[in-house]
Amino acid sequence: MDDFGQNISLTGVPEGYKSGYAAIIGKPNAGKSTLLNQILGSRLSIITPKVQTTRHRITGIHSDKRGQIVFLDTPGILEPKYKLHENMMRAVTRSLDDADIILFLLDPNDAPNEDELSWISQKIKKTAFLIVNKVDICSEERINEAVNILKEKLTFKHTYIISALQGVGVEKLVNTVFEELPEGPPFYPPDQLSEHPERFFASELIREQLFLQYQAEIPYSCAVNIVQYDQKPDIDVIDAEIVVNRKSQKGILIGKGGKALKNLGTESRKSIEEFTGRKVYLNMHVKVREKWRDKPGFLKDYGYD
Ligand SMILES: Nc1nc2c(ncn2[C@@H]2O[C@H](COP(=O)(O)OP(=O)(O)OP(=O)(O)O)[C@@H](O)[C@H]2O)c(=O)[nH]1
Ligand SMILES: [Mg+2]
Repeated sequence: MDDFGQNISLTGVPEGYKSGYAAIIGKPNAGKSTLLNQILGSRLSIITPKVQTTRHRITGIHSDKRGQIVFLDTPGILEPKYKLHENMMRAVTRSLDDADIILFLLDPNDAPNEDELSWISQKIKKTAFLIVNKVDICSEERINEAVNILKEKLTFKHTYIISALQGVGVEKLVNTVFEELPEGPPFYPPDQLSEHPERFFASELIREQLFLQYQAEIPYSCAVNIVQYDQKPDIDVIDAEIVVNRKSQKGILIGKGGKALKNLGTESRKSIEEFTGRKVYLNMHVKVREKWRDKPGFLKDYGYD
């Protein structure tokens, strides 16, 4: 990585220092979170092969001697089916409002349809780059086809072809984002990587395991609520509630003889320990909150307001 935060403080900003926000948007599964993590060299945003993994706007801060880019990873653009979806789309809109630059990520195997294109074209009102992702698995023909669909409806200042997974073309993209940003002081201390507290990452890493270990509607029906996060000198003690949408889902989550929940707990603990670099004791229980995805009070309680 570059000179991370060298000699730069919030007060003494060198001449020519740049700063701004870059929103990463696109359809579910396009690779937005993979791109954020690749840029930052960290597992800030959870990634799974399933669509609709990201539900929040995730902030990832890249600082080097040129300046500071605050990347905003966002939920995939979709037609809302319940209130949680509406709130997810609000996170996209808010990120677009706050952004100096929009990075529209395209998976050439899943180009937007007419409705999605018209939604996107109404929302993109500022400098936008088209980022064609997954070049490692897409043919040139498919890439050209998808790019043409996009360019018929939208105007992009630059087009990049990348593999977020393999890191191909990512450095060049970051260089151009810097070129486009205005001069200004950093928004965050240059050694800061994100703005979310540790309990947020813990809940996200548990949610990642829910997506990886359960099938069908289960991951989409769950929220993770960190009831307690107690940092003791030698261990982090975490008490997590897995909230399900219907009573019948509780049994599926727990599994025969509690085996499934035990496995979820073990893998989540390992993943949180890897992220924090500290030992973790994770206590987990399942709670039923009928139709929580449509109830503003629960959405607020679980951080989706
Ligand atoms: N082959 C390949 N796979 C990729 C690439 N980028 C992302 N993926 C895979 O695509 C899947 C989705 O990646 P995510 O980063 O979670 O996608 P996302 O856009 O954040 O998805 P949502 O949060 O659901 O909107 C994962 O299985 C990634 O490993 C890439 O450049 N090449
Ligand atoms: Mg994501």
